[in-house]
Amino acid sequence: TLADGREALQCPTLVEDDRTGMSPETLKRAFLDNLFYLQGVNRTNASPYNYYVALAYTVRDRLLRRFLKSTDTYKQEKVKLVCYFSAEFLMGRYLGNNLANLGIYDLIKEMIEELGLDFEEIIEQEPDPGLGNGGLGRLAACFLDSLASLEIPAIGYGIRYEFGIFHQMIQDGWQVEIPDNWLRFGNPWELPRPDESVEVKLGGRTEIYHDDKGQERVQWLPERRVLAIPHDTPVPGYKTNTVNALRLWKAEASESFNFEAFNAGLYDQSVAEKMDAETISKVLYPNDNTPAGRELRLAQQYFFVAASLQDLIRIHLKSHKNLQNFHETAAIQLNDTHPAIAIAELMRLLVDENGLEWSKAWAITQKTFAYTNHTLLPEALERWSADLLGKLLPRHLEIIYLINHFFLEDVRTWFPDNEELLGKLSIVEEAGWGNKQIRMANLACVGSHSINGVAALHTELLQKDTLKEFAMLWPEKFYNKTNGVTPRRWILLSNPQLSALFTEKIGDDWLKDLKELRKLEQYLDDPEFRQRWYEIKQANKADLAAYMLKTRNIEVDVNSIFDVQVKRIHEYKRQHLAVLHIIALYNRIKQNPQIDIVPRTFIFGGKAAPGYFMAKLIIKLTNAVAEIVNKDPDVRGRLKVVFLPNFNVSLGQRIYPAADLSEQISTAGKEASGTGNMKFAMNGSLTIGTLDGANIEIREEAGAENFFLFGLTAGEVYAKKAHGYEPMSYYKNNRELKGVIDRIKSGYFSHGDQELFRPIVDSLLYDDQYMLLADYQSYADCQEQVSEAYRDRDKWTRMSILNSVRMAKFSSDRTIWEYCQEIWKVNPVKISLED
Ligand code: 4GP
Repeated sequence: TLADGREALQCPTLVEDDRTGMSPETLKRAFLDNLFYLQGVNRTNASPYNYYVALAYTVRDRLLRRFLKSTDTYKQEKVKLVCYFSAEFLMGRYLGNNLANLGIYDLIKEMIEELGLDFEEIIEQEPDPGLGNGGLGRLAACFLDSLASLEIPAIGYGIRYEFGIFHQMIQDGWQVEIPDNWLRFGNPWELPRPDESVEVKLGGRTEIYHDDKGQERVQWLPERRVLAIPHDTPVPGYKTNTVNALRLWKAEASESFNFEAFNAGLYDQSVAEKMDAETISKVLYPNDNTPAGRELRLAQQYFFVAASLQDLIRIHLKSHKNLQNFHETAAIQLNDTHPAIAIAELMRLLVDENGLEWSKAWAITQKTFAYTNHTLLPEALERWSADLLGKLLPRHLEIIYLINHFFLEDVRTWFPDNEELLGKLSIVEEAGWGNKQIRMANLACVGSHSINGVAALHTELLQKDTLKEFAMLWPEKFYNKTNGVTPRRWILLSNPQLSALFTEKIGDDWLKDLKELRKLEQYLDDPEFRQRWYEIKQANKADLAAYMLKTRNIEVDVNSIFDVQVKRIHEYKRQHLAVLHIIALYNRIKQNPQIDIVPRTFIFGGKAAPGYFMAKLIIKLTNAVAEIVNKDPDVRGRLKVVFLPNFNVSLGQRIYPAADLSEQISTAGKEASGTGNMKFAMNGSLTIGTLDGANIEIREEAGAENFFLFGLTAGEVYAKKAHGYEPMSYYKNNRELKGVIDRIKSGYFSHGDQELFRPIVDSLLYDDQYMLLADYQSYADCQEQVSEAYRDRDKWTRMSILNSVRMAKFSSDRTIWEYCQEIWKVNPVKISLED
């Protein structure tokens, strides 16, 4: 008798069926097989994790045929592949998503429950693969989902970090970082492909030589080589046969250890090279919009693009004689400048290794690459010192100088005698003392045929400001591609009750075409529909409340406004503006404990870059305020502040559906787009926000009357700075604001310590780069409108419905379709499962 009690011989079905069959019986058998034969456990001793692994393999088996069929079709039909080059992919857990996209979520859930197991608990076993920091990494993941769902041949290329973004704990109110060892127990989703490994060279020097025809050429004599081993994760589209690959590279030493050194008894030395090589894919840099100029980071960037380009060239040469039309095989999208060194690498491959003429190679390169910018913050624009780049990539530095030389020569013919313009456009920045810096954004602009921003305002500001010289030179290269998010993960998976309501009323086409949701506007005046809408929100709030009680031991009122800000912690995002408002409400209560205020639960989540002192202090301040406010008897539970540790994709899935109010309060002109704002609105939250990033477009779609707008515009921010902004005058002239800041200053939230939060207070009073004080009153007034609106449940529910059903524009399917048509010039390819 086998583990599940069945007789081995009474199981006549084919293996094939066990691996692919979708009947409840087959699925159950496959699941139990994967428990027993893959893991050597049975029903009596299996852990929830064992069940997760068994289920993951059961699901993966059901993806493989589609996966291989997709790859084969792309090869046979010589399609153009969309190649998304990204140092980050924040994919979120795979199991639930893959079940949903295969259309077997309910079926499997039932099967698991029939076995007497807890489906939720099994889903929760999967580590959330945190191979990214924030928006840019999550965008890449939404894009992969949309590409596969739209049946576009595509591949995501990145790094298989052994340690992803740190796990955040909160101790004594402070952020503490714990390494994220997500691969400790293996990873059932990935398929290592060691046979497709490639070598990546590093360091050394270059040399001139003469080829057979006597032509002078350059070759790179590297100092060391590391192996790049691809690990493929299947990425299924929603109810299509398309399954694309996410191909992540792991670094290993060419030889596992130095046998000579080992024999000589030099044990450390014998493995040193291995350790060195493996360091490259060891850990994700935990920076988001903050500079990280480390040599290892450059090595990581080069490592994955060099491996990916070799891979693409191999694919291309299978069906083409040479590389003359490489751009017809690959449309490479550079997700910010992290992969921009690919431009120099492709030139090197074409010119040095394949003998193409420079100008021919350059034309191919420009036709291949397109660049997306994700930030306007000047401090986040990547630059590498020429010394460092030359040490690690000597040939690439020469190539960059050459690219720059030819580029500036062209510019000079169009704009003679304009040295200032030349200085701005140059890829190489003369930083004084002979110290040169390589500007990666300039390299990306010069080497690409398309440059895009991620929301209308962002693209406009790129053209007017950050990249204005390039916009003047090549206006036709600029595009706007407003971001989007996948409704599969962010509605279907995150909010099953709301999804069920949608499908009950209008069928399930909305999952493929979010415009369908507009049909729900006809129910706006239907009290029963509104009641159900309200109940679903309350149920989601109750779930989150239970989670907060369990994890933070804080009890909250589900009838209070769930007022939420979750995103990376950064001064420009202004979490501390929300904290100032909380303190203002608290002060009002202290002055008049009988005051009639609408109860609120303020929920925060997000990680601070470990080296970003102010961001970490903002976390501490938030928790310090929580500690006082939550237990002050005068407050009587009307205000609660909760900082939820370790915000990640999975926690996001819990939080967005439970929010009433979405805080999108960045200083206008600073948030490139934002994508959390879209997830909140789709799930029926109302937004309080500035005219920044995609907020502007969200407001246009939802209707201005369904959006809480406050604050300076980007133009006003700019003008105010230009005229000499004095935050102190706001402090002096606004009694409530002064009371708030004085409360912090006095040490009230820091056990009398007046030094702890001084850096925040001083930065607000004497500098206030992000203009919190200028926007404070407008924000506080707007929050009053929010409270008033919430008192009228019917009105609020109507606004909530309208926000949700009018978000079609922010489906990443729309975004991806635009990239396909305008930038990549690719079309869907149907995958047939017939042999
Ligand atoms: C982020 C931007 O800050 C955010 O506004 C945008 O929505 C997102 O990219 C996707 O485009 N930037 C980053 C980063 O994550 O690391 O620069």
